[in-house]
Amino acid sequence: MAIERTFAMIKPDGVQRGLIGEIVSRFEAKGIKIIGMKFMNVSQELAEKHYAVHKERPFYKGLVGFITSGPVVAMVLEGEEVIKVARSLMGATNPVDGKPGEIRFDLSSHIGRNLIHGSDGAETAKSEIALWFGDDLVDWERSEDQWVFE
Ligand code: IDP
Ligand code: MG
Repeated sequence: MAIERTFAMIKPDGVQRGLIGEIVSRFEAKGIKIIGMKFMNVSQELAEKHYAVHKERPFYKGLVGFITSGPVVAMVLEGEEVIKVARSLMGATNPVDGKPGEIRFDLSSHIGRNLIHGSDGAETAKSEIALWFGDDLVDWERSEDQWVFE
């Protein structure tokens, strides 16, 4: 078993479109455990740190402007190989390249409004969890775990 943690965030388009429940329910239905969740506005400083890797890209400024344009839902997810699994549930970066069943394909239509962010690897997951949550995570026993994990 490789129980991992990852960072995910419902972007402002997902919040504005009333898709928080729909998106969270897909993680829950998969058996992923939520150990951190907050509804928050994103400061310019946090947005710039979060997307620092894209600083030189042409879409960087628009991306930071978008992510600071309204509240987001930041989450820390835990589960079996959850970094990869959460990315698979989210789907292709560009929703038109995805497949039915993926959050981005099913619910969005444009790369700049693709609803959700997810850490892309173990290092990113660690640094993004630290950036967004620090140690502010919830340690809890989930009664259904015996039915999700062997
Ligand atoms: P990811 O979100 O699937 O990890 P990244 O390449 O890390 O994709 O890009 C971060 C975000 O930047 C994407 O989710 C998308 O919203 C936005 N983005 C990426 N490429 C483009 C582009 O070519 N035009 C506009 N926005 C882009
Ligand atoms: Mg990325």
